[in-house]
Amino acid sequence: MIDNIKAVFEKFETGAEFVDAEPYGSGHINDTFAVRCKGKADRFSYILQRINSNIFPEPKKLMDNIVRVTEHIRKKLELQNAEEIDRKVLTVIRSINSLPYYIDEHQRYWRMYIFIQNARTYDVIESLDQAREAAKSFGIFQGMLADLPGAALYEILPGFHDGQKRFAAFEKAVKDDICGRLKTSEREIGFVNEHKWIFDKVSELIEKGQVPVRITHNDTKINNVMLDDVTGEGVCVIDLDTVMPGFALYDFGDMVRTSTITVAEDEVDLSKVTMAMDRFEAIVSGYLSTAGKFLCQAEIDNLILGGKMITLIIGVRFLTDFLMGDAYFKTSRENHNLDRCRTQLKLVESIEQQQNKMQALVEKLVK
Ligand code: ADP
Ligand code: GN1
Ligand code: MG
Repeated sequence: MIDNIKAVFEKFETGAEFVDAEPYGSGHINDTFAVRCKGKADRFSYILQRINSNIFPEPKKLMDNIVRVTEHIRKKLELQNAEEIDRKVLTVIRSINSLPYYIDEHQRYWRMYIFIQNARTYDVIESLDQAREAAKSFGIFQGMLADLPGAALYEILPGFHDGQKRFAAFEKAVKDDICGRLKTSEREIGFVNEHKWIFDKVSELIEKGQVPVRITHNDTKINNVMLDDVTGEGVCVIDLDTVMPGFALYDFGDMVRTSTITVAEDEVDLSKVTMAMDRFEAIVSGYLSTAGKFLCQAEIDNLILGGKMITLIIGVRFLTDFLMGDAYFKTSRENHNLDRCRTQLKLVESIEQQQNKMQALVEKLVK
């Protein structure tokens, strides 16, 4: 695929000359390339991505959402007289047909962004400050989108964080067992069945209208926020594919999932997978410092439930994908999705064990 990257790059309006490109990042969904251009060959200038159309069947709607979201944030930053706006919000590069994407001869969708300089993402968080900064950035992001004008954003992946729907898909995968993998995951299947009540509890909150629908990011894992190389501050929230109506609990939940462990999402030594209280404190205080002004009491009361629920749902999705033959998430080793699932389930267990202390901490920080 790398062979035709130059040709694809040239379908975008940049005024720059292509030098080379390489696969980039560790996202599980899209194919991402970083592009170098003439005159600036010592660094990357653009991020070029092939949108995964197996997962996103409506890329035009997806890009429509992203354009609306990024333009709205850009306007706000301009009104604030912010500096370095191209580092603080993704800049969508138009194609030579003035579209925010390019469709190649195989009907594959491509998009391009300015490469954000002097900042990077982390797959595993390295310090408390990083956790706090990431959480602050996601809170600011939600706040900026609270007054997005016009119609609701497209629900690009309907039921993305719907526990009931994910549980039903999991049950079907167990029943069908198309790869004969049931026997290697019996314990995990048992754990999920015993914890389905977590999904029920969140469904109840939503059905009773206790938590408001907001525009949320829905994929707030730590490598979807760029942190400044020098100051360590949050620079830009990226990976906007799943920005759509959702609940604040989901965004906070994925911060708990990815920023309170000190190892990778696919760590195989489960003794290393624990919820670190100091990191939890950093994300709660970071998130409340920016989102605290708009969150309602029920959202604050259920932050920990959000953490448990998102960690469980992603564990369930990894397990379902494992049972179905690794069709959704990119994998790079045998049993990769099972390993990822085990890490998530271990983290759910660790949250359960420390829940009272976590709750006391939230209450202390809210005061
Ligand atoms: P995926 O949906 O597959 O996770 P992402 O949009 O998150 O794809 O991109 C993958 C990685 O590429 C990110 O984790 C980040 O490191 C890098 N990346 C994405 N967009 C940019 C950008 N505009 N500037 C610099 N790096 C970026
Ligand atoms: C995927 O795109 P990426 O790698 O940031 C996934 C998330 C999962 C995450 C698990 C569209 O996120 O929902 O939580 O992997 N994105 C999609 O690491 O399914
Ligand atoms: Mg990503």
